[in-house]
Amino acid sequence: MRTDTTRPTDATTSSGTRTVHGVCHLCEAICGLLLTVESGPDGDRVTAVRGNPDDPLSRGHICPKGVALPDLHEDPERLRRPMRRVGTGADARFEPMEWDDALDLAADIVARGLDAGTNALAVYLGNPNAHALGSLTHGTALVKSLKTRNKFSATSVDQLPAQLVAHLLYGHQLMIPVPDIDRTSLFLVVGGNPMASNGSLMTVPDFPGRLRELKARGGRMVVLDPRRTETAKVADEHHFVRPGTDAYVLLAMARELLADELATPPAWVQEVESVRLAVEPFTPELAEGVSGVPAREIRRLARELAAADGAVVYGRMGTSTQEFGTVCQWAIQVLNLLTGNVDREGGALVTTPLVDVVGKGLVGRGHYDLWRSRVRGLPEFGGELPVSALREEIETPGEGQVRALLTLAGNPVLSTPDGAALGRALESLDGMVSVDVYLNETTRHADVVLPPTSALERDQYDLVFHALAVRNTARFTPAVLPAPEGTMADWEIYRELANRVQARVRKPLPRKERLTLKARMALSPARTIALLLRTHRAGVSLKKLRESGDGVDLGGLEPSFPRRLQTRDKRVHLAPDLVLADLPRLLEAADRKSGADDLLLIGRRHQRDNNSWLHTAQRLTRGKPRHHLLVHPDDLAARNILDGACVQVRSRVGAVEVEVRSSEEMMPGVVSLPHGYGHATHGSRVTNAAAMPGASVNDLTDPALLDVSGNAALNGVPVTLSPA
Ligand SMILES: Nc1nc2c(c(=O)[nH]1)N[C@H]1C(S)=C(S)[C@@H](COP(=O)(O)OP(=O)(O)OC[C@H]3O[C@@H](n4cnc5c(=O)[nH]c(N)nc54)[C@H](O)[C@@H]3O)O[C@H]1N2
Ligand SMILES: Nc1nc2c(c(=O)[nH]1)N[C@H]1C(S)=C(S)[C@@H](COP(=O)(O)OP(=O)(O)OC[C@H]3O[C@@H](n4cnc5c(=O)[nH]c(N)nc54)[C@H](O)[C@@H]3O)O[C@H]1N2
Ligand code: SF4
Ligand SMILES: [Mo]
Repeated sequence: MRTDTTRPTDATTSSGTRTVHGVCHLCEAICGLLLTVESGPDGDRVTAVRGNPDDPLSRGHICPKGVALPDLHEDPERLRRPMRRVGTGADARFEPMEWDDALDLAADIVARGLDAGTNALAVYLGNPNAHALGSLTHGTALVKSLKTRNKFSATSVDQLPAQLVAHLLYGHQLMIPVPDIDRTSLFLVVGGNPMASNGSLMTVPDFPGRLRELKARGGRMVVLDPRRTETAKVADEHHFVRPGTDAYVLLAMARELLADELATPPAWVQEVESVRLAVEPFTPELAEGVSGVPAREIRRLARELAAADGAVVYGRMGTSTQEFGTVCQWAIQVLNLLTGNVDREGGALVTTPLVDVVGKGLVGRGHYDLWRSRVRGLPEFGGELPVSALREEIETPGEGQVRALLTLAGNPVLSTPDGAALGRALESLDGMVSVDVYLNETTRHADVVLPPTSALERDQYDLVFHALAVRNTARFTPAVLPAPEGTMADWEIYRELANRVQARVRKPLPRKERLTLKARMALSPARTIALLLRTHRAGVSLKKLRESGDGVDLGGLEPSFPRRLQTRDKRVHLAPDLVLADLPRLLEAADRKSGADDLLLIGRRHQRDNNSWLHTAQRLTRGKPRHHLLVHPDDLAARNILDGACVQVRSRVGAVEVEVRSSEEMMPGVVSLPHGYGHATHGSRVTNAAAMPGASVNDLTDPALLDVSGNAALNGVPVTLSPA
């Protein structure tokens, strides 16, 4: 099967070596790259990667992961042929198979799942889907055609609260104002570590450079985090905050603004009085007792936000994957709105991307609680159920029980709460199909794994991340290398699966829908983008983007409210019932939070990691080990545990053994373990990863700990420590 992916073009040849534009798909920074490609007897090879200094967004930035892209491409353990599982349990092996047979087998399993009963097929979509054009254009269409309510994704272990709040306040789940970091004068980061993550819901390549510029302008960065992170270390101020208590701090800041008439919201913001009443109980003194952030600092920060000429509060994983994620995300928007910093230069603004996924309705505005999960009655959001419910939906008998699973680019065994138990549950399925490039801890449970071509072999346009970037730019990057004969691009796999499932299933889609699906699937991702560009903003065609190579600069973020607000009345209703109804729970939790003497577990990201899947690359896993549990020296001493010792960490759901490292970076009472480790204990088939030390933090996180949105509270998990 041939791919009709674009052939690489932009060559500056000299003796078999050429420089080609590329893009890094590993994180949200979407760095533009220049790759050196050498032609040899065995075909083309990428021999060097550097940042593209002429990229209007990333300006030459690159990190060690981008440099390692060729390692991933050439990794012998990256799958190039479909694999079928033979045998079960520990004896299971995988054998390569032909594409045609593999697609038939996969379609049989999916169709049988659909036929087994209402919602008996579940789907899980992992993080890399947002980074691959073909997944967005074709993967989403496949999933939609399956019409199952048991749809899960990494969203509910990540940014679901931010999407829910955007939906409630701005009328669209992806209308998320982005910090105007290039012009702000006060940047308050709450629970994010962009020095390691390069930003999230804020596409900000070259965060270190942009921060230097911010400081050179006289601007300041303040960080609230239970760990003195890489970002905290380069901040002007850092305050420890107890995990899961940010909501008290943020609401106390809002209260301070409202109590002292410092709020200056624009006219399109309504229900300010309701917010004033709702935040009244959340005094800075209450916040101090619970969070550890001094009341006077809370008051001062609120005042500085109000006084600054362009300020923005930015909250990420730490204020999303916690017990009060939705209240936190709401409070952050409230602070930015009350200080007049939403839709203002130097504050937070929505982007004006070339392909306007929000304005043109390419992605729905979102909906909440239209249905609930079968077993626990958890609310859907935007058609997805919380992934914390996946295991019980597989294991609980009855009408609607999940009997088959399709995973697309995901590793929920390592990335979702109580992943170990989920892994065991996967063994009880009637069938499982995975589209993935590795036999990871999850896909090793599949009956068949379908691997798409590598990222260097496919065209890319960042539909999602241009829409969340700190600057309006657009870039189309053709495939760097031709796809080898006998491989399939992701979108071709999705197209084949969709068609073959429809041909097999007892109740296929209505004829009209089937034809629409077929037509949509027939267009390549590049042609889909060309069409979208034609119907969206005038002036920039795919041809122009191809010619520019580096990408085109469309300028800084611009004010556009209330015109572009997606709410029906073009107003922001600041006091949604859903959020206000969670405030009594927050108030009640205050005693529990100040009294508890358990240690609280939080996560951690490292510049050389990327969720669960870069541990295959030697270049990224060499050097100082970074899997340790970080513990404050006082907490170690109190338990008679020595630095470097192996300890048992126990939570309500499970226990892991891991080495500790004494660290003054930690807030006393808080311990930190990175996610995406624990390959060995979860049966990884990939040699380098399986040899990595470390435990899976998600053997400790608890599927019962949820935010109102249904998002997992991965941070702030109570744990105990004892010598192993
Ligand atoms: N405790 C804890 N848990 C967390 C987090 C945390 O901070 N703490 N973070 C959460 C977050 S933010 C996220 S986004 C999730 C991520 O969770 P997941 O999305 O479930 O997992 P990833 O580790 O990103 O795994 C992605 C998989 O996709 C495969 N893959 C890579 N590229 C491609 C491709 O192009 N096509 C296909 N088909 N497959 C590909 C890789 O082999 C890998 O196995 O983890 C979440 N889990
Ligand atoms: N190198 C690298 N880059 C990545 C990824 C990666 O795995 N590696 N993953 C990508 C993905 S999928 C995502 S979603 C983004 C995430 O991007 P970020 O959110 O910037 O990354 P994290 O490191 O998870 O940052 C969360 C911070 O919250 C803190 N924290 C934990 N609990 C709390 C709390 O209760 N309150 C407060 N205030 N802080 C708390 C943690 O100490 C941590 O510093 O990164 C992306 N970029
Ligand atoms: S920051 Fe690193 S991983 Fe992220 S896009 Fe840039 S090069 Fe890739
Ligand atoms: Mo994420």
